[in-house]
Amino acid sequence: MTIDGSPIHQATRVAIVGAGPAGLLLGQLLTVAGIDNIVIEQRSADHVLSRIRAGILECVTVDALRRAGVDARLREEGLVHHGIELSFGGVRHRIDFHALIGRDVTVYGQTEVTRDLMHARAAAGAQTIYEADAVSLHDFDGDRPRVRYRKQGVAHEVMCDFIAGCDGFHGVSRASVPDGAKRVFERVYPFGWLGILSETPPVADELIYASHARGFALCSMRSRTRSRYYVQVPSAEKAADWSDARFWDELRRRLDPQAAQSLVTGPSIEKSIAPLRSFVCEPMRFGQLFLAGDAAHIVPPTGAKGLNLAVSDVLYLADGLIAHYLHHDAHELDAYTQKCLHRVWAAERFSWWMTSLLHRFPDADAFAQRIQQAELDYLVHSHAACVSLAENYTGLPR
Ligand code: RFL
Ligand code: PHB
Repeated sequence: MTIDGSPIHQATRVAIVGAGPAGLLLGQLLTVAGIDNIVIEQRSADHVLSRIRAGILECVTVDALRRAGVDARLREEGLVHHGIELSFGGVRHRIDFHALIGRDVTVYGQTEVTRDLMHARAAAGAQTIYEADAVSLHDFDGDRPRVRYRKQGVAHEVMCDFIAGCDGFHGVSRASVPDGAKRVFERVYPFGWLGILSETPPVADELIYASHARGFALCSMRSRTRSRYYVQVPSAEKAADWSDARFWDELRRRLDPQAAQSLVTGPSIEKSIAPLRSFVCEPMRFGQLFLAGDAAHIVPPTGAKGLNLAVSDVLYLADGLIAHYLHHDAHELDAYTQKCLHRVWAAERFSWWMTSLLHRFPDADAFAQRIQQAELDYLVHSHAACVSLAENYTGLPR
């Protein structure tokens, strides 16, 4: 605070709220294009890196990271997967994306994407304010938007041309928009995913998505020595009630006999429960405020789409801002909502479908269960259905 009590002022072109993958990638793309930006994050960098989240990157995401100049480690350490396995009735069925449509996905953790972006931002000398308290957005319906925050008790104000709301589902950006100006679409599922990370070799070379009478399970990985596993649990469940032994036992019961036998267990490094939700906010632009990533939409993790959607929003936004500043062309920014939502709803549909296909719903009657089995059976035996899964999972083109 200055002596007269007014906030310390700073100016930039684009104020980015949130230093998750969306905010950091946008910052990097703008910095590379020579557009000044400041990232304002409420937590510490270590806290941001401690959140274990996504693991699967579509080609569009890998290309975006290359464009941002942050793909060196990803190229070295990312695991290219040509397909996934679906497990039900005690049998595994491989869906070979590469053979079906010539496309792949890359296994590389969101934590590592974020770490690479943080390093690149620091190397470029771009400003990030961590541990910013009481972040608030002002006047984004006019042409002089501002973001205010407090840092160590001192008030700050950032004047800017645009605000990018990249502050996730619980952030302040979407909440700053009056209810009458936005419409939300939402579905909350009656279960969550209990996930653990362990320093153990993955049970299989590719991901296994398992549908079982006891509930869904997913075998994923971060590297050849680090595994990520999930089991579906009721919404009210608490991670603290799950010892490692209980988790491994439950996971093993949901896998096919061969996977159950070869599963290598060990102490968990992280254990947490994520609720499952589908959510879309329309539009995604409010005057000079643009929402991107989880701030605008949530998908259940079953389709591995959340991070990838955040990246595709950011690509549209970065292109729009670059067209605005470098070519004085507003068309891209004007088309932002429409372009994003087209892709968002495609991913919402796929994520909802994958979730419905593979999970146990508490209210599902015997008929619903038979239909689910029939759909799984159709899926693995129909070339057309496999192509559809492959297209959606590896990412619809932008
Ligand atoms: P993030 O990552 O939530 O980052 C938002 C940042 O904003 C900060 N923030 C604020 N900053 C300033 N002021 C405020 N008032 C603020 N409020 C919040 C937060 O501290 C945070 O640092 O959103 P972003 O950048 O949009 O990224 C989205 C992704 O994180 C998310 O979609 C994915 O993790 C979803 N997801 C997956 N996506 C995939 O594409 N592939 C996957 O395999 C995949 N697996 C997953 C997932 C998400 C999961 N969970 C835990 C929800 C698996 C799980 C279990
Ligand atoms: C993960 O590795 O965390 C992961 C992989 C695939 C999903 C969801 C999460 O569908």
